[in-house]
Amino acid sequence: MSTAGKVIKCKAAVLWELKKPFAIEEVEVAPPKAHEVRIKMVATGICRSDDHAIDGSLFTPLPAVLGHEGAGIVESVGEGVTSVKPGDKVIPVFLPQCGTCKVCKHPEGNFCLKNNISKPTGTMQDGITRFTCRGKAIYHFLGTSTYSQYTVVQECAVAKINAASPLDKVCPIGCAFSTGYGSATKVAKVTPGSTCAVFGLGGVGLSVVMGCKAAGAARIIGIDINKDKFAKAQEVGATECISPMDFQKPIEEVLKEMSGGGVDFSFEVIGRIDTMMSALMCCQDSYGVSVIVGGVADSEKLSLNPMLLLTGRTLKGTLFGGFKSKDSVPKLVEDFMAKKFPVDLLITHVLPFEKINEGFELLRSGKSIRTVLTF
Ligand code: CND
Ligand code: ZN
Ligand code: ZN
Repeated sequence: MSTAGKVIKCKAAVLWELKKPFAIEEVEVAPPKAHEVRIKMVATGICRSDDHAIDGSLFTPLPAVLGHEGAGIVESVGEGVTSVKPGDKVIPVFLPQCGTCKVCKHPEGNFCLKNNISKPTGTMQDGITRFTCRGKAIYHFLGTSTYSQYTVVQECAVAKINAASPLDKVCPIGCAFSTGYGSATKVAKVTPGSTCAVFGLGGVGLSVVMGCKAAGAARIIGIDINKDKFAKAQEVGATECISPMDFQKPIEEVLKEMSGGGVDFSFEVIGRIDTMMSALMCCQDSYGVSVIVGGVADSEKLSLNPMLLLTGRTLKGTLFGGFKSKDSVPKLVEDFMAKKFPVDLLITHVLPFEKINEGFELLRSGKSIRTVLTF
């Protein structure tokens, strides 16, 4: 029997309060309104940004259904939806691409004005949520809310992907992979033969490494305080890995020495002010490019001596690797299927959705790269 047009009762992981575990609840998911899509989730990754929402460093209204790295199948569509239909395999994207706003029209812009990041309302465009639980409205997160058996997203925040794609393997393209890979290839524009330094070897950092490798970097130096991350980093392309704990001097000095004065490209993929400074300082004056990928709390500020930039370094930042989401995600899935890069190597653990709290413990303890939850 078709569920289109009806409220669906299903399970979702609800975060009721900051710093608390998720509760698996029965929620009601309203049908999609005009220009919206309801998706049956098949798999979703756990990203550090979800954990930032739990600890409060990434503000989002609560109670909420978190999750922004999922893949699923369209269950039904609202009026006026033309780009997807029921049965299509899709990846919901936390940066929409409406195609008509000023940013979407700019060839380089990807922070579409229909995003729910600048002012996180936790609602759909009409100011209302599509989730309720025990009579209470439950907020959306980043416009995706993938920690639910069903979710509703804007049509401009859903990318249709190859019908043959394995959803449990491609879900990191919804965040970690695209964010990291694009940071290297599209934002930094890593050049062949260059030297790169990647601070943080989690799911996003390893994807930066893959991007540096694809761009032809000669040296890719991975930096992490957890040496357990080194083997996988080397597997995906890091040529050397170092831990700041092994040195007396600041890590930027170590990197400058290793690279004969400074690296060509550096990436901060942790989410800390001190490592953002180290990443900037370790890059070569005159032409080094440093890209901030990690997120910090709103209250934290970067304070720097302008001489670092006056002497010719470039400091950039990016969401979703600078990719225009709806256009790029289907292509990245095709490239994965053509074995151009090993997205699946990011996945170290697979758990049933109900074990979501265990998945977050694996992330916090440093034991996992990506845990994928399956529905
Ligand atoms: P994850 O926690 O898996 O990786 C971070 C890595 O950094 C871990 O391997 C840590 O051991 C390592 N680390 C922690 N502290 C230090 C330190 N002081 N020095 C060196 N290494 C350290 O996180 P992730 O890969 O899922 O995400 C990384 C960051 O990227 C995080 O801040 C997340 O919020 C952010 C992000 C950004 C975007 C975007 O669009 N810009 C999208 N998703 C996530
Ligand atoms: Zn737009
Ligand atoms: Zn993410």
